[in-house]
Amino acid sequence: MRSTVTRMRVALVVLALLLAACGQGQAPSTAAPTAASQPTAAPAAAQPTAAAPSGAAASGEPIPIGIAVAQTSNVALFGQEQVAGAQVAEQYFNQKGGVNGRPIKLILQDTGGDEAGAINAFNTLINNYKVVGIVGPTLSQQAFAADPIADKAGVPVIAPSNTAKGIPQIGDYIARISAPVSAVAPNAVKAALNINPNIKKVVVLFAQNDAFSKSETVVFQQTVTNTFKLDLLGVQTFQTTDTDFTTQATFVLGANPDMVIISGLAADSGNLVKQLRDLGYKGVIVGGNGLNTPNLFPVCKSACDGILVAQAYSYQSESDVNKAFREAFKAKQNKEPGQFSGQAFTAVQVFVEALAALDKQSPIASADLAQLRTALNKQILAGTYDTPLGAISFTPEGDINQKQFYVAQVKMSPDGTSGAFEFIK
Ligand code: 1QQ
Repeated sequence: MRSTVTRMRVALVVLALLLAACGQGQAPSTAAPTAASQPTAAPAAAQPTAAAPSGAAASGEPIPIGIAVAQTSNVALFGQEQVAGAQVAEQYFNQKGGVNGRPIKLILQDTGGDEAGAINAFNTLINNYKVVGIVGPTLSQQAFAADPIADKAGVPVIAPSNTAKGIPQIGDYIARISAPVSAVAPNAVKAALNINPNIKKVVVLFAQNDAFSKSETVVFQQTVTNTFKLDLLGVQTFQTTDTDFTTQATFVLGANPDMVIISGLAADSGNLVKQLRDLGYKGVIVGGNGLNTPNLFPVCKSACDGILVAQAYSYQSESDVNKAFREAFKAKQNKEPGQFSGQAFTAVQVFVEALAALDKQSPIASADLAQLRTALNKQILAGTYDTPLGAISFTPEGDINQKQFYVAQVKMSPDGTSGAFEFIK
């Protein structure tokens, strides 16, 4: 009884310190297991404010892992899916015993949709919450700004959805489980040509204020002209903040291509697709990774029907771990997991399995936090992982080695209220 009261007092003090440390900053979306009042504490010394989830096989002090993704702004169309996937991983791996018996605890920090938000979230996770590593941010555009901070601080980052060229090269502590545009994007063009071999004329559109979109369009344009020797009639640009695409749609209708290829984010690309169809475009639409979320469907509604998108994940994949993930996800979310959820699950899995491997070599509870982060980074790159994305490993620079990619086609109900990605490859 006495010790329970004492523990409660400690918890209250920790909470008060935590709130004070947060200052005017964003409140954490999840209660943090570690307190800002312990600047030198390794995760082993963290003060849990709550017991491990009931029924969890893991017990003891949770290991904090940061999740820095967009929970607000238009970028939350991706970030929501990432949070859902990561939370399934937290529950799943803790029920399986966590890190050799010790649970993990995800610390969520909302990055919003811009660079400043990502930088803020990274700093908070690194300095206040003492995370062992970070899954995030959502956009490559944000990663180029925030990742150097983690790299300098010696904190391992696993990028769950950054597909632009150059992400792993940001620094030694930056790895990704999101396959690059060069590996994924050409699959969609190939599939479009398989379905319709008469495609000759192409217009390409991309968001010029977004690093991923700029990177992806280069790959699409090379695929069109170099690989398949198609006619590139023109290239149109837009902004991720645009809502009116009359100029671009008018150009497309004037050029009369057989296929358009779009590199943008979900809200802008969805509106572009809708306005293209509304103005009478009848040809094939290939979308890049920004159109890879079911959250696109309420934007373009019935006009989303038929869009072809290459994917780095399929919920139909037969591995045991994917079956377990898919089941757990469906039980929680009442729908099939999309690519961004599958990738977020995978990023958390890599942290859990690398921590467990490290702990077997030398107990992580006795390591100092800086040493632990560095050893963990090394271990992440050294491991191989059986994930919902298939068997994966990393190049020495931290890029993903992944074997299997897919292509899906959007199938919408005629009234546009519901839809699904149907896998064609
Ligand atoms: C990137 C992307 C986006 C579409 C992720 C949501 O691939 O920014 O790299």
